[in-house]
Amino acid sequence: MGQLVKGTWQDGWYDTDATGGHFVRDTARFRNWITPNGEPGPSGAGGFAAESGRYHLYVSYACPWAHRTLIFRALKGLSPHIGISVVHPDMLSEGWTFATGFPGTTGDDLHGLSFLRDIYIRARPDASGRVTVPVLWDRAQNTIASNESAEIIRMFNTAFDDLTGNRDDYAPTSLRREIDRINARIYSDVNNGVYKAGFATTQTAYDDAVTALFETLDWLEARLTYNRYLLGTHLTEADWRLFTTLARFDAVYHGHFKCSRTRLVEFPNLWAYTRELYQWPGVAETVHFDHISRHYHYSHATINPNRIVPVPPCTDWTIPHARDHLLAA
Ligand SMILES: N[C@@H](CCC(=O)N[C@@H](CS)C(=O)NCC(=O)O)C(=O)O
Repeated sequence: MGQLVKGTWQDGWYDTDATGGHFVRDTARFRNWITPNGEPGPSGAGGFAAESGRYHLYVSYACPWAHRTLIFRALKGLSPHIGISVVHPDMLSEGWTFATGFPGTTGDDLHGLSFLRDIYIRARPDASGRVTVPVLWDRAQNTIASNESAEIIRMFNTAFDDLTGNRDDYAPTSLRREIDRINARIYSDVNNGVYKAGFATTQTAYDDAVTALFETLDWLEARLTYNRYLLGTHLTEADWRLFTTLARFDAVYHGHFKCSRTRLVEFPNLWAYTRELYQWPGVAETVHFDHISRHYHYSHATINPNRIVPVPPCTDWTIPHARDHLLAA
């Protein structure tokens, strides 16, 4: 675990001293948008046109943010057009590495580099900041197009539609405001909320995070009683963003991050809803519980100093979701 400072690697854990024990996530630094014809998007530079075989995704199967991008790649039929490389689940003093030897890891089949930080340095020799997955690499310009998952899934949602013919829209304009609103709460209290609880270094910081987390999960549980999906009858991006956290909840966040009040399987609606999303065509193949459990338990020595990886909970993800009585568009 560490970060780049002007192109040089510095080892070190998150510094929570300056923030009263609160974990504060760094903002992503590569923010270009792929568009159908290369016009600039909402941020960054232009020149990133949607072309088959041009872009490559670096992911960890453990990471919930990278997982979003894998789901959108599957849902939108992008697998033949965008390759992937999978890092090793252990993120230790060198950060993410391209070590192989764990099932599903690929190494860096594009550049043959050893560490994910080398990809950042190749894009920007004086790069500073955290070296995170996912990374969307542009083979044409030899740079990182984006390392912000929220934006990568928005691009994947429409930018390649002419190429794939897949016009499924998970962020339709008519629902965009509501999607953004619910995403904001779920990001703060749930997606990032579990990290705030797990990485807190004071009781108050932990209490704040875990209280907000379960308030929001209770609110979602109630909302999903009569709504098939978060926005009603339409399955949207907001559901997929919530899914990657819920999928990890009982295996990792409940114990390792001390999100211990209630397990996912004890929320009847949330649990059935998560199973429906898991059983969605193409999605189960993106979920790798071996990488998930190994990464968190083995990498975070400050919270699990003996690096013991616990036995997984016996969860049956194939139980029918039985939510067909709720309307879907
Ligand atoms: N804003 C980024 C956050 C990605 C992120 O924090 N990824 C984690 C893995 S779950 C990571 O690579 N962390 C390495 C680090 O913080 O040094 C996104 O959503 O794409």
